[in-house]
Amino acid sequence: MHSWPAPALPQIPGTGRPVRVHDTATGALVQLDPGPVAGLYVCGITPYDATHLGHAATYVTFDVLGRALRDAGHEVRYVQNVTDVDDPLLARAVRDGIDWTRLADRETALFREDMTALSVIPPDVYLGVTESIAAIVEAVARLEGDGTAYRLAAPDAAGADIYLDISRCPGFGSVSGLGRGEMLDLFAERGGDPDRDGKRDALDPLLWRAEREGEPAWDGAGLGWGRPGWHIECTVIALTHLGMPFTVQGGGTDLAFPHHEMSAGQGCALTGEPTYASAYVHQAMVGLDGEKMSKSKGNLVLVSNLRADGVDPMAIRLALLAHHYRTEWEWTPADLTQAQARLARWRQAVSTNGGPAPDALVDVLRERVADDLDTPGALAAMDDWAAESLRAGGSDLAAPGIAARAVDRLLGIRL
Ligand code: 5CA
Ligand code: ZN
Repeated sequence: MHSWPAPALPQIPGTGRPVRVHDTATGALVQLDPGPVAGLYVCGITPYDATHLGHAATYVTFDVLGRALRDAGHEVRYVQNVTDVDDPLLARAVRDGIDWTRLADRETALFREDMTALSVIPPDVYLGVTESIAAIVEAVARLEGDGTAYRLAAPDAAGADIYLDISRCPGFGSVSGLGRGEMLDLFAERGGDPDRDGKRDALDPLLWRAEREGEPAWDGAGLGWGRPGWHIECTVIALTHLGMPFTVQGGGTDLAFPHHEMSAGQGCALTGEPTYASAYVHQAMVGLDGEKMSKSKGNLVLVSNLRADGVDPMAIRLALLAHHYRTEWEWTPADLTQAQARLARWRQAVSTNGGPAPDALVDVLRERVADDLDTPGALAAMDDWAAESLRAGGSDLAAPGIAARAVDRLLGIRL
């Protein structure tokens, strides 16, 4: 499916430094060493409701990562899925009396608009599950063929459901590092079915769900009619468009288990390669009123609502960047007013006929962003430069332009 228009990426003098990020699998900071092309897979939305600030935080974080990698001289190959058929989407469509494809199309269109407004660089490959069925069917058939997947009769379906035998995936557990008890709890909480009778292991994930009455289904050839389970979509899209190992698997912390654990297990089972991604990077959850912001709970601040209220999307982006991606935080109205004031100060500071020399600023911006995406540190550096410019002016005629281009290139903030 088409993604969204790419913002211009301004040039600035010099080159960025190698990028370090926190890898969930090792629990440590790792320096990314992707070679000429960095492969970035970031899990996309399930389009049953509009983009909230938690989603926006996730996509802005990985946008900053992509910018840092480009600034360090790498080409970035960016792949993202859309979970355009899955249980929560179908349930919402039934609840609202709307066709599920129309719901998915509508919310995906709104997401694209939000991403464009937030100056997020689009993925090179943007693929819905519904566009990837043939590849998923082929992968599941292969897993079944070599005994890594097995069938389970379903009482309410003519065909059989197909599960992955997780014990056949070496390294299972190494992404999240969780113990079995925690895995079982999270699996039940996040879309899994540990209590389904007949599974070889309670944690085995569903690969193919046989057709049920009233649910959409595709011809799975030897698999029978049905639709893909959740995790296999991301594995297949990542393998097809990036190959293994790719540089970074990204998403929110809520995806570390089971989603990224299962994605990696399936990738290893399909290829026989031990490493799915070189690093697993996770955005901490953004909350509202004491709870994780989530579509299912309905405690949402929507990017599209803020935009409709006339809020400058660059202020929304600045509000998100003011929090480090590994720190959980709660949205309050003060986040926005502070970001609006900051944006106004920065704009004033680059709207002069000269300013303080920008070299040190550019250097610190690069250094902060490359150091585990320290966006609060980068914002502080620009605050200092802007304060100095507004206080004392400066004689460097090129400085305002270079400062503006640097925050645009590295942080995606258009002044
Ligand atoms: N379609 C799947 C991934 S394959 C999915 O999780 N979709 S989602 O719409 O629920 O979430 C989209 C992205 O936003 C995911 O990376 C998720 O981890 C992230 N996300 C969801 N809620 C929050 C939140 N409150 N704070 C930060 N990130 C969030
Ligand atoms: Zn995913």
